Amino acid sequence: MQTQAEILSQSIKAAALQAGFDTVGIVRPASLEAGEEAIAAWVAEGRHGSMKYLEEFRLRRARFEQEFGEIKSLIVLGVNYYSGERATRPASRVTLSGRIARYAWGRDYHGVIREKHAALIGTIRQHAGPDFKAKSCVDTQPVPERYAAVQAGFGFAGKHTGILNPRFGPWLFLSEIATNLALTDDAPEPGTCGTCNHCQTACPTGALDQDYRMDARRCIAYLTIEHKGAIDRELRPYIKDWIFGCDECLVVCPFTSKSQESRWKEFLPAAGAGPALDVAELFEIRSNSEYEKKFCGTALLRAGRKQMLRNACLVLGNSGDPAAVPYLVRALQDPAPLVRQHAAWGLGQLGGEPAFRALEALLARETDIDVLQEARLALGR
Ligand code: B12
Ligand code: SF4
Ligand code: SF4
Repeated sequence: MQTQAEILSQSIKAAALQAGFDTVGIVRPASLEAGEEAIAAWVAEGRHGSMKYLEEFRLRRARFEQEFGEIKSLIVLGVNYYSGERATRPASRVTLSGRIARYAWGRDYHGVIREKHAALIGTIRQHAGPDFKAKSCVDTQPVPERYAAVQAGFGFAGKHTGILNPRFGPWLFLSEIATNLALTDDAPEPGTCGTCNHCQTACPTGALDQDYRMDARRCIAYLTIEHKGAIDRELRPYIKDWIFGCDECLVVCPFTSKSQESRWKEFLPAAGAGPALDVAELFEIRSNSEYEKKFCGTALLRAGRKQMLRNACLVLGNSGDPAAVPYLVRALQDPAPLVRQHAAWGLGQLGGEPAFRALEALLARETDIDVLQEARLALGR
């Protein structure tokens, strides 16, 4: 005989799949303690770089519970965002474009998933009675989402740290609905990478320096999206043509062969910026408000204009293409010193008479110390 909690849990799971979620499971908050500890240990080693919000994880969770009341269960949801098509660059400008990580090809998943949560919460309310409370959590709330996904039976965390699901491989967005309902929790599914280490050898920057752990300070996704300042000179060449995020470790993972095309139109390239950005077009964007207008509704807003142009300068500098020089010369006039600094580096990488002339002219007028330093280094001084 099924308990009331089991019946309710089953109907919630059925409703989640009906709403379009690809995986669903249930966990108790207490089962996430080891995940929180793993984050605290990782932060204590400084591996989070400048992502301050991870330092305050426990405090933020306590505040969250204070506001919400007792969370009895988390409904963990997965969305397959694999959009089928391989990352390609516009054929006409092979080197003057930057690659975008697949998670950001379509619409920003935060908004899309929150909308779906709202509809699902409405459906659950019909089954759950008047005292039902729920809160949508997508990425930014203090939930250790990968740990929650493991506990919910979605798969195991691979050496690249991503969750590997037997049906969808590494391409699942994770989210949760926190609730005051006491539901029946699921059990983790065992799994392991075995002797495989493809992701570790494929990582261009050596960010996957320990099994199942990364050093975010070296990760291209961190450097191009989360990190706001200058990018370490040593790491710049390894970024190659990644302008926003990186998928190298996910693409080489044997679990990727299990990927199925997403049913969510919102995440297909046609719904957003797609797999590549035309760098020349980027340099036409003159203000933050123009940038926000152009990329409205996409995850590209996470990096501001100056960070995206900083990334573009690196992509051009790494391109080895003399056609990139005029764009970098123009970027030396950018109002943001961060952009001028990375443009100077790019010109130093490409070299040639026009690049050096532009750098000399910059030395004569520049006042920012970091830009001056970069220009001198680019000129080999
Ligand atoms: C900070 C962050 C980043 C950072 C750091 C990534 C990292 N590996 O820590 C940066 C900016 C580099 C990043 C990059 C990316 N991210 Co991110 N990121 C996050 C965020 C906000 C927090 C992650 C975190 O706490 N990291 C700290 C480390 C210690 O935790 P962790 O890697 O999550 O590892 C946990 C598990 O391994 C778990 N665990 C599992 N089993 C076991 C067993 C035991 C015994 C123990 C102790 C622990 C354990 O413990 C850890 C702590 O909970 C989450 C959202 C969230 N709220 O969780 C998204 C999230 C992890 N990111 C996501 C994505 C999609 C990406 C990118 C693919 C985007 C891209 N292509 O550019 C890359 C992937 C790079 C990679 N190889 O991880 C997804 C991952 C989905 C999935 N299927 O795994 C998440 C869950 C966002 C979401 N809502 O979907 N990200
Ligand atoms: S996302 Fe790229 S840089 Fe980051 S760990 Fe994976 S392969 Fe390395
Ligand atoms: S590439 Fe290999 S080692 Fe890395 S996560 Fe996938 S299965 Fe594990």
